[in-house]
Amino acid sequence: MSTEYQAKIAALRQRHEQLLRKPNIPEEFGNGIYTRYQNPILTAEHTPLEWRYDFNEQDNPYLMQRIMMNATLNSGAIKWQGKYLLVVRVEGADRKSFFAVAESPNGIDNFRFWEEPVTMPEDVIPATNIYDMRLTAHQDGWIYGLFCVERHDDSQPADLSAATATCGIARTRDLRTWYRLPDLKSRSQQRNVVLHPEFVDGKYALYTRPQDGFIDAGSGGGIGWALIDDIEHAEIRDEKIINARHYHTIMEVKNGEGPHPIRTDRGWLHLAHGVRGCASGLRYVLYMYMTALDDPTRVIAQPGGYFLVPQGGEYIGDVMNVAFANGWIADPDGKVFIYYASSDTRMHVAVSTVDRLVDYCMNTPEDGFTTAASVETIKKLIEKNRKNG
Ligand code: BGC
Ligand code: BMA
Repeated sequence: MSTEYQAKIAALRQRHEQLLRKPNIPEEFGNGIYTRYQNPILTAEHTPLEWRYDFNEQDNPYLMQRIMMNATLNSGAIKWQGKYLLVVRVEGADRKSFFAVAESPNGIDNFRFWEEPVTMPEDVIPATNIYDMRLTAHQDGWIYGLFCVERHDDSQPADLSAATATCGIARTRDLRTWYRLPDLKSRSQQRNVVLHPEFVDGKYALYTRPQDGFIDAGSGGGIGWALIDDIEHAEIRDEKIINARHYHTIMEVKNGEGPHPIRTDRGWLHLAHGVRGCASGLRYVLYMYMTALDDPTRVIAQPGGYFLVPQGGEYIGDVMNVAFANGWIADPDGKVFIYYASSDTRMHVAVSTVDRLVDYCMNTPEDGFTTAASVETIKKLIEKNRKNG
């Protein structure tokens, strides 16, 4: 190898290493609910150089990227052997997304991808694309990954954009070797399906999101719930909507469960996304709600409006105006790391605590669904502050 080529590689590696080691800095002024961090935690540039470059001078004299990476987004999350692990949706320049594990010692920076992307077995009906994994360390001892499986809708051969969304299911003991189970059987298409971490009435429980078509949630109604007899042949028989959509809210068009809920003394803490339409397309934001410990389908708190939206540069990306989360980690000390993607392009972290999130859910006014109700809610707060002097 020529010394010039060697020097080019060394410079490339040094710059990459600098990016990977860059310390993340909390933002000074937040909303009291969570603290955002200044830098994205993962971008396409964080992917290993070996995935992108051929380092053989004869074969790649210009030191070109042979395979380009486009984005790192919608990541599942889990604390594993003391490390903060993300199962990242990495998307290549070819629009195919795949899963890859990245780990960090502290949850806020120094995320590093494992050597190779996940090889997801395709021994079921092969998919065209897979994405948005929700990780659940289930009571049964397995770690499950539920994700969206996209295939062309062959019933519409003339339409190259016609697709179907199905829930794929895989499980692992070490996040390296994955065993694929049959896809979830459901009458409708499904995206954003999440496995509840505990058995309920002795059964596996799923958060679902029935939808009329590939994009359209339509009559689907909202986030659903279904009990499953056999996870190795999962089938939705009965499904009920537990978190419904409403006219003129942040979730008018669609909503979907984020990661699986966190158990707290006061109930299950849920993170979800809501979607509304506007002139520039769909706006994806995050919201929260809580359900009862003795009945995870009974909503006990529903703060009005959104919890987190894109901010500043987060608005810009492949799919503008999108905040999406399918991973969070609750530490034993109560700290909560919320992993969200902005505009289908990069990953970020926001940090909060279980206490703060419960306070947020319990004490944020509910949506009154009209302007008049919102004004009354604001006036009540003003009045309270007057009394406080
Ligand atoms: C994209 C997803 C998106 C879905 C619905 C898929 O082709 O990969 O990111 O959520 O379409 O718009
Ligand atoms: C969806 C999601 C995400 C994505 C979002 C915006 O339907 O499932 O994959 O972040 O669209 O493109």
